[in-house]
Formats: sequence, structure tokens, C-alpha cells
Amino acid sequence: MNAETISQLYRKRFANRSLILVSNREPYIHRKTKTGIKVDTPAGGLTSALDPVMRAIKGTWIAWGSGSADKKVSDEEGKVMVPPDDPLYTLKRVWLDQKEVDGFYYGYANQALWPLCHMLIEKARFHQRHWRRYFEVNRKFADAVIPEIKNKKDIIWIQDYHFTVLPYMLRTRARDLTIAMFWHIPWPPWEIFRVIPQRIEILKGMLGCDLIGFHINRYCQNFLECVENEMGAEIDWDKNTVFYEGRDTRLLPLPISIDFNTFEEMTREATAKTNLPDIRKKLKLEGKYVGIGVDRLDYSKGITERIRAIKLFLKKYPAYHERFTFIQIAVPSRTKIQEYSELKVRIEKMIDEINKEFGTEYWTPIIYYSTNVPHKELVNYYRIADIAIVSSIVDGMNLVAKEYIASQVDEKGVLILSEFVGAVAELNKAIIINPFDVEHFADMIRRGLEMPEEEKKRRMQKMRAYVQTHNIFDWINDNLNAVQKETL
Ligand code: GDG
Repeated sequence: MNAETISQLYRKRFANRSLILVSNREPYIHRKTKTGIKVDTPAGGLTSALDPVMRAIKGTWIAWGSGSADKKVSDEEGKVMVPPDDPLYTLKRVWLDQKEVDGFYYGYANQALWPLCHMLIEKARFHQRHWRRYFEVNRKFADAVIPEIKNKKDIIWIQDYHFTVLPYMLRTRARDLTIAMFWHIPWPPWEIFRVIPQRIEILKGMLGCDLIGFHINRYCQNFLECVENEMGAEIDWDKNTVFYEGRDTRLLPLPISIDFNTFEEMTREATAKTNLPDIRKKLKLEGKYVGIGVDRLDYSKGITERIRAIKLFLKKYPAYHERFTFIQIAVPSRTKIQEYSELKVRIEKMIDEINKEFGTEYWTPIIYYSTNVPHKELVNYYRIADIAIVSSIVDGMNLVAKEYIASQVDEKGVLILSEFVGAVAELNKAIIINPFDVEHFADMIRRGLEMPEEEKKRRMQKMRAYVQTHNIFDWINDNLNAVQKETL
């Protein structure tokens, strides 16, 4: 599938039914700067994955208007056409005040649900005031969705853990709406989920959907187990379906992916402009092995575990001194939350220590960037990297792994992948590691660097063929097929 086929298919199958997508993060952020208004694309898997889908299908994307110049460029309804340089679909912004952002986004979504769903109970904070704001903001989004529904068959597609109570709110306003949801992070087992004081409201809210997509079947099963224990609803385990308040909610494993062809093209284009030896030269990487890590700076991504493994690797294998450099791109994220700002300091300290301990006048073992690097540049780093390390301690899917594969146009790179990411089932030709097993992890870095060329190529070709044929357009096609089936 590609953008063109999905666009045609949508028009054919869903004529007159618009797609209304709801997410917290917006795909384009307008920012005031000294030299005028700039547009940023945020670092994050959800927007990276869904922007190509919306470009193909068009429709309306409703999200929090978080940029300092967002209001200036939007009309009185909060609407603006995007992408800014090639307008294809409508972005409708919802305005939140600081109290709402603090309670809804930094509070309940990212200090309660995010850690809990990543099974890190001790990091989760449940404050009633955060929950109240979260609930109110969900209602605000419901108010923003309703006027966009022009046909009762329009498809409302809600994204992620920021909007657990929104589906039920919409359902009570109009019973026949088509409401689908995609859950981008893990769904924990019941023993963990039951810690949430508002668990009944959350499940009830989500059961307002016709369809809920998760990356893998285990998350679907975990959800069903929670519903069974908490709601007393009727469940069909074979069909992954819940029967609640006279309606069905179907769950589906739908592993998300990337726009493979665009990543591949971007890589070829970027390298045509900036030649690779020049990037290597600029970074003092000529003749060196290069490793890459790209993450939103988040404790779930296993960045500290990765740095520990690199340290041990350098200790155990001194032959790699001055011959191996690791580039870590870690874009700051949710920095208003103490846990995140502390993590940033810890990571920087660890990198600094390694660079002091092992570095020389000619060699910096870990090069660290903490700024947003646009995809058009990011692909240069992916391409020159002999190995990429994705070492999350828990991760719904992980798109960086798939992006690295798409950018490996020379089929030379090796992916080192945590066994705790959703993507592991699909990318089984990677070198699989347990980020907590630091010795094995360090040895696998060496194994990646020393893997015979032929084996590297064989593994990379298999993974490239897989991601190419299971790309973001195949994923949206599967979502739409399911929507069509559920809402005939
Ligand atoms: C959630 C789930 C799931 C990174 N640095 C920059 C940048 N990025 C982009 C990457 C990639 C995205 O951010 C990160 O995607 P992930 O999938 O790794 O992670 P989350 O943001 O945690 O996403 C995750 C995903 O949702 C989709 O369902 O896979 O499991 O946690 O696209 O390239 N992008 C830009 N500059 C950077 O510096 N522009």
C-alpha cells in the first residue's frame, strides 16, 4: 500500500464519510521567533506516524494548540490547513489554559497513566485535581468534535491515553456514531491496572468505542482481563469482543508502522545533498564504527541502560577505543515533570563521565545532541550508523527501529533491539537484548559490529522487505477494514 492507493481506497469505500482524528499533540506547531513564525514538527511516534495518513485521506485533525504562534495563524474556529508548505488537511486546534495543561497533560496523562501503563507503579501519581482537569479537558475535546460531524457516518478516530473518557462522552451525545480508538502505549496486566483509582471510569469511557486498536495481541488480552475483573461485562475471548450496555466493542492487534518509502527517499535525497564522508568528517568519524540512538528523552526508552552497556563494552573491549563512536540524539520531552528533568541531568552526567574516562584528544566516545533534529537530517545519522540501539525497558511499539531499517538503503546496518518493545515480534532479525542484562548487552554491541557483512545484509534485507510491505498505509488499511466491518 502507498499514499495514493490508500487515498483512492478511502474515497471508494468511505465516500461522504469524513475522518475526524483526535489527539493531544498536534502535527505542526507554529512558534514565534525573533525572525518570524517558525513551524516545528514534534518529536514523537504518534504524529510521525499519522501525518502521512492524514495527508493521504485528508479530513480533520483536532489537537491541543500548543505553539506560541498557533492562535495567530488559525481562524476563529482554531482551524488552519497543513502541512504549511503543501496544505492538504485541516488542523483544528483546541485552546487549553495553563491549569488545564498542568492537570490534564503533565498531571493525569503523563504522571498517572503513562508510568502506570509502562508498568512503573512507583512513578505513578494519582491526584484527584489532575483527574478532574483530565475529565474536563476530555469534555472540551468532545465539544470540539461535535460541530465537525457533518454526517452521522463520519469516523471519529481517537488517539491514545489522553482521551480515555472521550469515547463514552461522545457516545452519550449521539448513539450511532462510529468511534474508533488507537492505544499507542502498552496496556498493563490487571494486577497493575487495578492500582488506578479511576479505573472504572476509564474502562467505561473506552467501552464507548466500536473498535480499539492496540499494537499487539497481549495488550488486547490485558485489556479484556481488566474489563472482566472490573466491569462484569460479557466477553468473547475468541473474538476479542466486549458486550457492554447493549453494544459491542471489538479489540484488534494492529502493529503501527512508518511511511517506509518516504523515509527511504528522504535518505537517498539527503545523502545526495550532503555527502556521507563529509558528515563523518564533520563529526570526526572518518574510519570509525558509528552507533546511533534516537529517542524522546523518556525513562521508558532505556537510555541509561544503554549508556551503561556502552561503558562496559568500552571497558571490556579496549580494541574499540578511538574506533567506535556512539551518537545519542535525545530530544527533551515533558521537562516540566521533575522525573524527566532529573533523567536529563542523569543521562548527561553519565555521558560526561564516559567521555572523560575513555575520551582522548581525537576521540569522543559518545556524541550527545539534545535538540530536535528534523527527519530530513535524522536520516543522515541513521544511514551512517553501523549499529542502531533501541533498548527500551517497555515500549508500545517503537518506530525508531523501523525508521533505521528504512534508512538502511545500503543494507549494511545492524539493529540491536530490546525484547521489551512491541516491534520485537516483527523485527526478529535484529540482535535481541535484555536491557537489564548489561553484560550480554555489551557483548551484543560487539557482535553487531563484528557481524560478517553477508549476515548483516541477509538480516537487513529481510527486515526491510517486512517493513516495506507492512508500512503505515497497510496499517491504516487494516484499521479502516476493521471500522467498516464493525459499523456496516
Ligand atoms: C509512542 C509510543 C509507539 C525522535 N527524535 C526526533 C524525532 N524523533 C521521532 C522519531 C520517531 C518518534 O520521534 C519516536 O517514536 P517512538 O515510536 O520511538 O516513541 P514515542 O514518541 O514514545 O511514541 C511508541 C508510538 O507512540 C507510535 O504508536 O511506537 O511505542 O511510546 O518517529 O523519528 N523527530 C524529530 N526530531 C527529533 O529530534 N522531528
